[in-house]
Parts: sequence; structure tokens; C-alpha cells
Amino acid sequence: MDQMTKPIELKDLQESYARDGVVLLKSILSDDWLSKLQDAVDTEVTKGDRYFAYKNMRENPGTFQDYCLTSDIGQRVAEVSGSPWTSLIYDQIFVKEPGTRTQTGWHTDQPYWPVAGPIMTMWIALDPVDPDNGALEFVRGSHAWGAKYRPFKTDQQGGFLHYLEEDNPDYIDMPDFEADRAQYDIFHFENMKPGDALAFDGMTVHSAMGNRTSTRRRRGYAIRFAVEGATYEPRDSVTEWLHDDSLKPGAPFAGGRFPIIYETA
Ligand SMILES: O=C(O)CCC(=O)C(=O)O
Repeated sequence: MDQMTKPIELKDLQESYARDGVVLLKSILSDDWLSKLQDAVDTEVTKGDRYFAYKNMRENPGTFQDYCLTSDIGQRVAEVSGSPWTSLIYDQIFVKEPGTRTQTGWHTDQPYWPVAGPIMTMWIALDPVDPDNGALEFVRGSHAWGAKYRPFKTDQQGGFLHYLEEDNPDYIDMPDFEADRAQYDIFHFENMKPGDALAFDGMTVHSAMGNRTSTRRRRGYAIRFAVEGATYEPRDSVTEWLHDDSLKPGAPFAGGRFPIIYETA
């Protein structure tokens, strides 16, 4: 059975999440889900696609769909965000194979999706994760800056290629966080264990280190959730892969392709 978050921890988690835009949740998977998700990822990546191109597996029957719909993950999202409901946006696999030197460029997630308002990603470690094999890094508190950073196209490994939507005045170019690291409060969580998860806001600036090991894969399974206040905002070619014409622009981000998976009674 999945573990429940204890109320005392929950208050701390909620405060950290609101302050930092990211929080570490320890051991959220049962052994059974961990081994099923590890197997499902291994099967999926035999397709040999780019490291970030495995998306929306949960729309097909199988382990990813079962996990999203029947585990306690939706409840955890609702608890940490303090939302009375949560709906699924999509899921994604990120496998950094040994020897993947490229750092995933600094970015925020929200501009790539047709959602306005609060979003939470649950990034679940399926291997031990540390700075050697591809830890995620975050700019503390950046979700609260109110800055909307322009989406951009990347190479096969997630490195920056060029901006998209250059003429959209809603967005500003990303500062060079990497060049100016000392100016920002950049941090990562040490030694994540398989089954630990990072819950982070769709506006939190983050990146992922390269995998400089020669033997240790780094498998991550990310699920994106909308919570109370999130609305459907289809934009253009950048977000159209997640459009659903059954939702009206400005309506709550729930229903159609994006089922509510948890709701408080
Ligand atoms: O896991 C990674 O390598 C990158 C994850 C990421 O950037 C994301 O989940 O938005």
C-alpha cells in the first residue's frame, strides 16, 4: 500500500514548496510500483528515441496509465499544492544514459504547455540520482519572480539551439543562468534514492546535469499536473501537441484529455 504523507511533514513540505518552488518527497513509491515503473521505462526506451521525446505514455493502457490513475500520486499533488483537485496534463520519461555529457538547458516548463496558472511536476527518480549521473538543479524561488521565459528548441540531448516565439511580447529571453551561477541561489538535492520524487512548480527555473558516469543510468519519470487555478490556454505551434478542442480557452484545466484524478470529497 502507498504511504500517506504525515500531517506534520505536510505543513513543512507545503511551506518549502511555496517558498522554493520545489520540494523533495522521500520514498513515495511502493516497491511494487518502483519495479513496475523501472520495467516500463526500460521497455519504452528500447524505441531508441531522443532522451526527452518519450511523452504521453499514460494515454495508452499499461503501467504508466495504471500508475497515474490508480496510485496515490494525485492525492500527493493535491496535498503538497494545497489544491482540492488535480488533473493530469501528461507524463514523460527522461533517461540520461552514462556518458551523456550535455547539460539540459535552464528552462521553465509552463511555456511549452497550454496551461495558465499553477502546475506541479512530480519527477520520480527510478535510480539513485546525484551530481555525477544527472541531478536536477533549481533556482530557488524563481517560480515567484513573475518572469515568463521564452520557450526554445533544443538538440537531441536537451541543449539550447534557438528561441521559439521570438515575436511574442509576453516572453523575455532567459538570462544566462549558467554563466552567472554565482548571482543566483542554485541548488540540488543530494543523493536521491529510487522512489524519491521532486515536486516542482511549472515556473521554477531548472536544468539537469549531464551524466558523466560510465556505468550508472539515470532514469526519471515526470508527471505533470494542473491544480486549482490552472486554466486551458491553447497558444500556437509550441503548445498544440497538447490541445483539446473540447475545452474552452480560459476554462479550468480539467476534463477531456486531462482527467481529474484526485478530488477532495
Ligand atoms: O530529467 C531531466 O533530465 C530533465 C527534467 C526536466 O527538465 C523536466 O522535467 O522539466
